[in-house]
Amino acid sequence: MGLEEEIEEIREEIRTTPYNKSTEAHIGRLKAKLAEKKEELERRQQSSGGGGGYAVEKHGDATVALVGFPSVGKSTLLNALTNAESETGSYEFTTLDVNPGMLQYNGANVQLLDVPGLIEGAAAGRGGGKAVLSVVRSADLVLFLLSPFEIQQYDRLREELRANKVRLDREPPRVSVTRKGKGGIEVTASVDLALDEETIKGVLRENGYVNADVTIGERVGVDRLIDGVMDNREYIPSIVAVNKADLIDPSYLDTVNEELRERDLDPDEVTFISAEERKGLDALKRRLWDELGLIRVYMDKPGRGVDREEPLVLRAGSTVEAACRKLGGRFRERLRFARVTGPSADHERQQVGDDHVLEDEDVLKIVLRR
Ligand SMILES: Nc1nc2c(ncn2[C@@H]2O[C@H](COP(=O)(O)OP(=O)(O)OP(=O)(O)O)[C@@H](O)[C@H]2O)c(=O)[nH]1
Ligand SMILES: [Mg+2]
Repeated sequence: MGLEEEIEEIREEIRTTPYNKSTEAHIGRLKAKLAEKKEELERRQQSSGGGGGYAVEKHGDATVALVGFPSVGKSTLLNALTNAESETGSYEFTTLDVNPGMLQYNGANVQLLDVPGLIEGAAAGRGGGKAVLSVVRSADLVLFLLSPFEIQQYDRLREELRANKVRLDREPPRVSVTRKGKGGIEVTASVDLALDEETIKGVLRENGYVNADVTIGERVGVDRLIDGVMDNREYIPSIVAVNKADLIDPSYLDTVNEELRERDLDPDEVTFISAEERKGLDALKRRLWDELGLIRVYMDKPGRGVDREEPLVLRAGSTVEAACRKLGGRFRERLRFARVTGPSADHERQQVGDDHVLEDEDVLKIVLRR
């Protein structure tokens, strides 16, 4: 029996087995087995060529993947937001490759990747969608672009990403597995478990563990347990923009909002834009900035004063040490102390160590050892 048939058979069994306490462990094992088989299939497909992958390098302070069906206006938006010249057309599949563009905002360089239309079966390796999805996996944020007339495409896009091991808008599961030499599988939980210990052990065994310590810190279901054990999932936040807002008739707006709510999307959290008429773009940029969680740190440079033109851009929660690392090796090695003025400081020119957590619009002076 071929791998594909095996996968289909396991799927069928999961579908037809009623879920209850007595079948839970069995279903858990099946799901774990399914996850394993799917990865094996993927490895084979990759090694048999046709993979290739996109050579889009990571540039800038952060990367946003622009995801949407053909003709929703991805290229038009990329051109409106960035310095890229992406081909646009009123026919589908204009974009056959991934187009990068750089958005300058608040002194940060945000790389935007225009990802061609995700199509039926992309995650299963057909239609070149696979390589495209691998680009999405490396992004810091997914921007879903929807047409007001096809909001339901959102479901398909999320499904495709999920099938490609992207987990949107979720923290990684609090599950950790450590292999050990003997003693079988031992489960330690800091919360009330939703699953039987046998189910958990079954999932682990199905993933090739014989002796291991498993620590669980949240009420995981089977799927999330498998995610935690497999540990090759990407956890990426996402936001939604509805393009072609210029085409929404006022009487149709309620329908759009209703379609959004049906998908647990608060219309107030969705950014309505017109890429073509360049409307709503400032709000979208602000939203991107907020979701990326970047901060600006203005460097106070010896003899040159505070540089407010080109801030050092860091992730929220970064320390003085992280700032030094981004500035270059010698800063990290020779840091004596730092002085901070601004939101994270108790007073002007506060002297801090390398573990001080910086905030947006801090002014930072690094004092080096000689
Ligand atoms: N009315 C209106 N038309 C738009 C808007 N944005 C894009 N379009 C039009 O929609 C069509 C498709 O736009 P593209 O930017 O090529 O779409 P795409 O998502 O890049 O499509 P693919 O590359 O095929 O995946 C073009 O004719 C655009 O001019 C908009 O905000 N309003
Ligand atoms: Mg395009």
